[in-house]
Order: sequence, then C-alpha cells, then structure tokens
Amino acid sequence: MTKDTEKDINLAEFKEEVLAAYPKKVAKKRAKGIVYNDPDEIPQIQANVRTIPGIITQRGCTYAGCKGVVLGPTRDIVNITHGPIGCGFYSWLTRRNQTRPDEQAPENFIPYAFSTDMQDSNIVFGGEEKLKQAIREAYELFHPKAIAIFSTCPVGLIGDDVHRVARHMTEELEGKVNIFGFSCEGYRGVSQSAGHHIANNGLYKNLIGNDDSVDGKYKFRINVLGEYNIGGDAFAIETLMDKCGIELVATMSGNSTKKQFETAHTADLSLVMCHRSINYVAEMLETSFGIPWMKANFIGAEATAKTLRKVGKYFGDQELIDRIEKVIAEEMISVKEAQEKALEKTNGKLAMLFVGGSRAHHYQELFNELGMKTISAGYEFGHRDDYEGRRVIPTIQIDADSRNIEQITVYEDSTRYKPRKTEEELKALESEGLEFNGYEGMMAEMKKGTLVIDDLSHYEMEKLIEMYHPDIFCAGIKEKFCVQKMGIPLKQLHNYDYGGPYAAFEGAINFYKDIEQIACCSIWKEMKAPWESEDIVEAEYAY
Ligand code: CFM
Repeated sequence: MTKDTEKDINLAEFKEEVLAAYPKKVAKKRAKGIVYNDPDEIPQIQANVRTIPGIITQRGCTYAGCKGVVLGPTRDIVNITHGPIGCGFYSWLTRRNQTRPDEQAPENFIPYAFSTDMQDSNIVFGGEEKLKQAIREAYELFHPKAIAIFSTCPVGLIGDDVHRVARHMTEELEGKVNIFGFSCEGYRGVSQSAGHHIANNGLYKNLIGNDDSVDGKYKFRINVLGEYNIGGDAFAIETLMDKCGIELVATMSGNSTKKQFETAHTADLSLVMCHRSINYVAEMLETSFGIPWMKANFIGAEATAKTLRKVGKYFGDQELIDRIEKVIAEEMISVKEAQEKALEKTNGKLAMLFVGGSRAHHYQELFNELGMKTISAGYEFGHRDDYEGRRVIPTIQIDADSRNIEQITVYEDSTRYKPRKTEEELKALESEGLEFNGYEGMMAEMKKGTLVIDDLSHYEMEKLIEMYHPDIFCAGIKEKFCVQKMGIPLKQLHNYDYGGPYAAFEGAINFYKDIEQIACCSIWKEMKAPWESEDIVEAEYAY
C-alpha cells in the first residue's frame, strides 16, 4: 500500500473490522468510543467511562494522577506514598519531570521516593501509626516546608484516615510544617483523571492563596497551569518568558515550589497548557481571585508564537507586544532552518497518537509542521470536552464514578477578589479574537474522516498498525516494545524517551530532529518477528 494519497488509506474499514472481534455487548460499548471525525459537525464520543474488564487499557490509576502527575513534580514538598512499596517506586521519576533548585528553594526532594512500605501487619492492624512515624522521620531528616500524604488502594480498603493523621502530626509538630493528605486511592475513579481532580481540590484547600507576597522582576505576571516539565519543557518556557519580559508566578507543577502554589493568586492571567489535568484550578483562581484564563499551547513553533501573541494582546502593552514580536522573529530563524531540513524526509508520513489527556492533541501541531498526517488519535482518559470542546460540558452525564470525587464549592475571596479585567475589557478582547475560559478540543483541529479513538485497547492498537502501517506511533512505555516488534517506531510522548525539551521554539527544533531520525529510519523495515522468518518457532520454559 502506498501512503501518498489520502484515498489509499481507507480508515472506514477499521471500525467494523475491529468491532467484529468483540462480544456483542462489548462491541456496542466500544462503538461509542471509536468515531470518525468531522471538524464542522463535531461528533459525540464516549469518554471517561470504565474500561471493560478483560480489555488491555493504556490507563493508569487515580493515585498516579494525584501523586505522580500533579503534586509529584514539585520539588520542595515531601510527597509520602502511604501504601505498599510498589506504588511509590513505580510513580517515582519514570515520567522525567525535571527540577532545578534555586537560592530561594534549595531543597530538592525529587531524587527521593518516600513510602510507608506497608506490610501484612499494617493491612491487618492498620497503618496510621506507621504513617505518623514516617512523617516524624521525614521531618527530622529534612525539615521540609510541607508534607503531602497520598493514599493507595489498601489505605481506603482498611480505612486508614490520612486526613486525621495529617491533623494529628501538624499538632505534634506545632504547625511548623504544612501537612495535608489526599484520598486518591487508585480505584477511586476510572483513570488517573480522577486523581487530577482530587489533587486540584487539595492544592486549593491547602496551598493556593496562603502567601500574598509579590516579587519578581517583571510587571506582566502569569501562571502556566498544566505544565509538568517533562524532559525540561518548563525550563524552555521559563527561558522564553524571561526573553519576553513576562514573570512566571507559578508553573503547576513542573519544577514548582510550595511558594509558587501559595502565590499563584497574585498573577494577572492563567495560561492553561494541559486542560484535562488542571482546568479546575484555572476556574477556582478565576472565581476566587478574578484571574482570567486562556487555553495555551507551547507545543509547536507556530502554537508557541500564537500563545505569546495572545499574552501580548491580553496585557495590551505596546512595549510588551513589540518585545514578543522581536523574540518570535529571532527564534523563527533557527526554527525554519531545522524545519526545512526535516521536511525533506518527513513530509507526507503518517502518524498515530494515543496519549493521556492533552498531548494526543497538542503534538499534532508539531507533526503538521513536519508535513506529517495524523490519521488517528485519542486520549487515554480525556473527557468529552477534551475531544469536543468545553461547550459540551453542560451535556455531559455525571455518572456514579464522577460523583465519587469530592466537589468543592469556591466563592469570591472576601478581601482579595479583584477582577483583572472589567466585563467590557474582556468583551473587547474577545472581539479581537481572544478566547477566555474556552477550549475547542482535539476534534476541531483534526481532518474530516480521521479516526478518533478513546481509551484505545491493545487489540485495537495492533489492528491499527496491521491495517495502516503508520510511520510513527506515539504512546508510552507499555506499548513501546510491542509496537516496535511490529516494525513500527514508537516515540514515547509521556516521558519523551531520553529526549526533550519539546516545548517552545527550542523544543520544536529538538522534535523535528528526533522525529526525522525515528520516523525516516529504514532499520524498522528490517524488523521481522521470529514467526515471520521461521516456519516453526520452538521455545522451552525457563524455570
Ligand atoms: Fe496533562 Fe500531562 Fe497529558 Fe496528564 Fe499523564 Fe503526562 Fe500525558 Mo503521561 S498531565 S493529560 S496524566 S499533559 S503523565 S505530563 S504525558 S498521560 S498527555
């Protein structure tokens, strides 16, 4: 099959073929999660529902979303996993969220994995005492500014109360350290997405707004929410902001500090990178403190330029606007050079992206810049709004699994609520093309007829590869070696394998180079599974 013309790729066959292999009930359910896109009339997709038992999913757990994703990347809070050692160990550092301590916060606890290492006796007789002891030990050793406790599955099953322990230990340590717990047991939601929500609520209740001090060298002050510094992405964004003369008050939560969370309410704008994991905090900052938020994207050179221009327009300061334009013009010189070089090889190649809750969308920008077509994409745990846009939120049915997650009601802060822009100013900015509190979702930007698949199963992944032979498949470590054994290169978009940063202009250049190497390398065509080259494959058990 040649891949030169769109008509050669008959995606229409996929759904029927895949569903035929499932039992009737399963096929009925999966059919709702596999849709053909139409950007003009966005179709409804089923998302954020339980995976059918027996299907191999890409998803992680609620604990992973809370500890691993949202709180984990912060560097001066001791994050203790209350549970068996595996949960702590496997949520430790594999995501490559990087940190760089500075004079203000020299602590860096990222290299440590803190766990209570629950044993049989703790499961039978309770683990609260062991947790208290762990907190005492951590305090004596490190004197951290804050200690967070994360609940794993057994904690919920046996009824340990991490919140009571947090209160008890705050008293015992005479309030010298801010201690708080999260009820983020792995089973609490259908995926890690529930953990994000629980983490966001906890950030709001325990940290955001605790410190009114305003410092920094620039007058334009923003937060970047949903940026976790994988492979140094947040460093690239920090450098860029500095060039433009924009203060990053808080990055949530890549390379962040306790103080960044505590002072986030002093910023004048929130940019939301990963809508899925942190849109709750953006909303809470607006409701309580009057800080507007906009969806942003630093993945892709064009997207980065667009985001910077949005910030310039929002502040409406000519000096800032000029400085931003100057930075864009300067950066684009090396971007164009790298892009043209890569394009010679990458143009027309096919990509598939199945990652998390935002990157399967964001990275399509970079593939577009490489002239590559994303013929199929989907999230592991996105909600309908991440696919179809925020306008569908009122129509999303709240099921028992979502109801299980604590909802907190947020009010205007009685003394510190200060709308950064008046209604009229916001309206004027909207008429100039800025969009507040909005996100269009993945489907609005994908071509007509492309395949959008939620919570892709392993079987469906194999079928996609068999039927369409993409030049690159983007997913995670669980998929990596299965896909590569099928002769297709896989780029991990969770931890970037060993690469990155991929954000901002400098990241785009890195990405062009890496993808050119990976997707245009002929070695993959030489890959043959043993059963393809030998008549009989024999093996013996190794005991
Ligand atoms: Fe947001 Fe993320 Fe993602 Fe995510 Fe994640 Fe991640 Fe991800 Mo892995 S917060 S939704 S829970 S952008 S860890 S940094 S790469 S699945 S697409």
